[in-house]
Amino acid sequence: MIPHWLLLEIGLPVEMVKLDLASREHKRPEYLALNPAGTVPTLVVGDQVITESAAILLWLVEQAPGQWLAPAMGTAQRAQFLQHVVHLANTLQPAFRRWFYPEEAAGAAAAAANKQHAERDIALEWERWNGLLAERPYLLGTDISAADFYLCVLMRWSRNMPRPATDWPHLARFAATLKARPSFALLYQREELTDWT
Ligand SMILES: N[C@@H](CCC(=O)N[C@@H](CS)C(=O)NCC(=O)O)C(=O)O
Repeated sequence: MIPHWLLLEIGLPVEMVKLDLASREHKRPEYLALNPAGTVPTLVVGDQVITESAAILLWLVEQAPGQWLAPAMGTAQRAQFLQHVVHLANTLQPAFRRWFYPEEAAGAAAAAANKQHAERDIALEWERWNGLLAERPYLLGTDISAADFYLCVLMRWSRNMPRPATDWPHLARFAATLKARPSFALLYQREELTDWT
């Protein structure tokens, strides 16, 4: 969803290929040849294959006309932007991996405890991001960036958790702002989604 939403924001044409995870289409040899981790998403541009959501995000911001999805290279704001994207990719998103696949790292016997730890870690993350957004409309201040879209998609992943991200008031306001963008309605239409509107 992260690359898809950014592609819609940028207005780049893209052919979407749906994979049925339930029937393990993402573990078939044709897909593993593109993405050996057997995870989604994968972006194919000509003969170039890009995997990892955060890497795709960072590549896409370079494609946005006027590069409005990220601050200019070399600026202090750019450093903040990179910090947010890397934190989302290496701390919040992996905590979700532990929540959704608790047996993966810990083994079946430790899955319940691992899930509990993941839930606690995700809640601590919401504290962190909620605190940041208490002082500004977007992560970098008054200008939206690709990091905001990334955070919003990860917030959505918590929608069925005991404490969803929207329990935190500044995060709830932030999500409402992002969801009001026309690109969100288009994204939902294209992905045939109806929940978390
Ligand atoms: N670090 C990867 C993680 C991707 C990831 O965990 N994707 C999930 C999204 S549902 C997935 O493909 N799960 C299916 C599986 O791992 O079998 C990224 O950011 O692209």
